[in-house]
Amino acid sequence: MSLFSDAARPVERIQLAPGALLLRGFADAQAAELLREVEALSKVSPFRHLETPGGFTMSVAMTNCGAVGWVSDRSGYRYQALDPLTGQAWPPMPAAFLALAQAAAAEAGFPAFTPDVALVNRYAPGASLSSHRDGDERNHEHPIVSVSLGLPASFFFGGLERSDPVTSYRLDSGDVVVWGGPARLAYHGVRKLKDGEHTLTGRTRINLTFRKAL
Ligand code: MD3
Ligand code: FE
Repeated sequence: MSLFSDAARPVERIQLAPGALLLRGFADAQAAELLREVEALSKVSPFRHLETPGGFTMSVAMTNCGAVGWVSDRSGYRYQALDPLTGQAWPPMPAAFLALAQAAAAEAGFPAFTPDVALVNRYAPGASLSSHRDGDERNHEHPIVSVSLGLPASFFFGGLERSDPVTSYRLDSGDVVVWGGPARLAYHGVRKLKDGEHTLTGRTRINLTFRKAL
C-alpha cells in the first residue's frame, strides 16, 4: 500500500500534453492535513489580493510559504524573501507539503525536485486567473507541481504562445499536476469558480503550486 494513494480512489495517471502529467487523487489522503497547514500558515502570512503591474486587483487571494514568496505590485512580479504585508520572512514550508511535492515530481520523472516556495491560491466563487505563463523562476528545467483542494475548477492549458488553442480540464480536490519539460512555459489559467460546497473547504478552492524559484 503506497503512502501517497487512497484505497477509495486509486491514482490515475493522465498525460495532458508532453511534459504535463495529471495524477488524479494523488493528494486525497493528505488533503485534510494540507488544509490544516494552509490555515496555520495563513495566520502568519495572511491571504491578500495582490495588485497587478497594470493596476488591477487579483480576484484570487494569495499567500506563500518557503524561503521566498511570489508577489506582484505596481512595479512588477517577483520572488522575495520577506512578506511585504508583515515585513517578516514567509512561514517555512511544512514537511507534509515538501513530501507530497517531491513524491509527485518523482512520479513524473523528476526525482530531485527541491521546491523553495509554495504559492497558495484561494478562490471564492467568481474568482478566476487569466491566461499567463509562470516564468519568474530562475531555471525553467525544474518542474512546477500543482495541488488542487476543495471545490472543483475548470482549468485551461495551451501552448507557448498566448494565441495558441487551449484545452480545458476539470481539477478536483486531491488532483496533482506536474508541469515539466515542454509544458513548463505553456500558457494556462483558471475559469471563474462556480459556487458549490465542499466537505473540506466549504465554498472555497485552494491551489498549491510548488516551485523552485532560486
Ligand atoms: C501549466 N495556478 O499559481 S494550477 C499559478 O489553479 C496557477 O490556482 C492555477 O496557474 C490555480 O500560477 C493553476 C495548474 C498549473 C500550475 C502551473 C503551471 C498549470 C501550469 C505551470 C506551467 C504550465
Ligand atoms: Fe500559473
